Amino acid sequence: MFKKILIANRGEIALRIIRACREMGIKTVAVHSTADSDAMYVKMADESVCIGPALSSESYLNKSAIISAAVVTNADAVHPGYGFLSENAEFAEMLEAHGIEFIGPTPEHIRKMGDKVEAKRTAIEYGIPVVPGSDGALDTLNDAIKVAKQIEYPVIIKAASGGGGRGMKIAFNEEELKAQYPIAKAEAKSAFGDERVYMEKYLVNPKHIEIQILGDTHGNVVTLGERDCSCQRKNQKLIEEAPATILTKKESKDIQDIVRNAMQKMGYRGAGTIEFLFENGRFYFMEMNTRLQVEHPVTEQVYGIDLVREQIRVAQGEKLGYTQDDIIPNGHAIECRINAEDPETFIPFPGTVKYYHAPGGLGVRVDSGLYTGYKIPSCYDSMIAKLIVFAPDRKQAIIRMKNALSEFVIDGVKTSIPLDQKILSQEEFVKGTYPIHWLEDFIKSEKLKKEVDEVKDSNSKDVKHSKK
Ligand code: MV4
Repeated sequence: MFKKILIANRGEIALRIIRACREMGIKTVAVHSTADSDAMYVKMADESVCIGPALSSESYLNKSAIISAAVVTNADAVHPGYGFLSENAEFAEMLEAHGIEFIGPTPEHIRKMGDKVEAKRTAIEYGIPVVPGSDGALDTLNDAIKVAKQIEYPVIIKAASGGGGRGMKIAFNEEELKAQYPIAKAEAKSAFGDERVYMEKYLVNPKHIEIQILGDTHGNVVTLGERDCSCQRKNQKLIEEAPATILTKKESKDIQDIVRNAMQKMGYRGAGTIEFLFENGRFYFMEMNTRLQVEHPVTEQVYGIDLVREQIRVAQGEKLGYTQDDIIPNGHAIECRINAEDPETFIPFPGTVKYYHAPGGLGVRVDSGLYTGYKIPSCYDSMIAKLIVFAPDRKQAIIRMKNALSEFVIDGVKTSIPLDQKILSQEEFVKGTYPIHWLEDFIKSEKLKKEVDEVKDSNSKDVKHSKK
């Protein structure tokens, strides 16, 4: 059993992991950069080690500094959180070599899923439905043209080492493909040092639905339903919910059965998420994330299961605390990500929090390291809080979220709260059928409206002036 866990992360997720450890009677070590000395998670941990300067590459991505910190503090295990080193197979191997447990899947599984061509091949091998496309990487432009003719336009070219939406090119006809193919390859090479690209049929108007899984080292795998993460902008999710109300009970059960079988055959250990595009009643595998995700709380609320606790349990060789029959969804949960950024331009807005007041009440959860006087550093992700609400149904969850957002006070910096509030009042959002491009379209239409209003405004002023 672990006595002490080092958390190789920062911010709200470090705090989240510390809270789970405390409940389990496990001591915690926080690591931090010089920019995070005053962070809440550093104060909350039992011990802390400064691992380097503000720049992530020299601190939170510095494998040897983190492993040294684990060795000197005598930690049994490292929890990587999300981002940073959470999907770094080499880091997991280095820890293993030092006799320190990595709280996550095996390095082999991380590597397999990190290569998107290999991940797709694995999905096919284990019976997970995929988007029609090239058989592995494309060899030449002619190869690309041939595949596109087969699967029909529009097509999308993706980088084998990409993921999360980076390095994708869309072509609606052969002419566009001829232009995009070399660009896609060049960009893949410069961004990832790997020029391999593959092709899929481009789905024009899908939803993003993902399945949460948990596996242990005894061959047990459970699925914890799905999340709808279609409310996103530039591949940054903004609002996530569980369950996905557009799915029928059967659609939800069938895809979970497929995923559970696949992961069982694979012998997957730890928490993982299989991302799908969902269009016209069909699921298409996109990629697998071999880590805990930002939006994991909505699943926790609906299933009443602590995912971090389960991650820790399976990492220390215990059996999952639940069988599939114990995993019963209840009600509806919504998460709003709150970023320190201008809600209209999306430009990051770091600064000092002059006054902080978090919402509360029945079914309200705030995962955040903010406090009055805290100085938000400019060198990291702009997400500063996650507001999660839980209610008996989606309609009540939306009301609860609106109330909670209006109670939330974060003075001194601009935040995405006003945008979150606007979204929750949109008919499209309330219906729940919004596809992945909806938010971007909505933001564009709001901008247009604003411009029109400004023109009207200046016109009416002109009228007043002319009267004088
Ligand atoms: C696609 C797609 C349409 N068709 N693949 C973006 C993130 C990366 N994981 C894969 N992505 C997409 N793959 C096919 N065949 C559209 C996207 C996509 C997207 C997917 C989910 C959430 C937001 C998105 C935003 C833009 C594009």
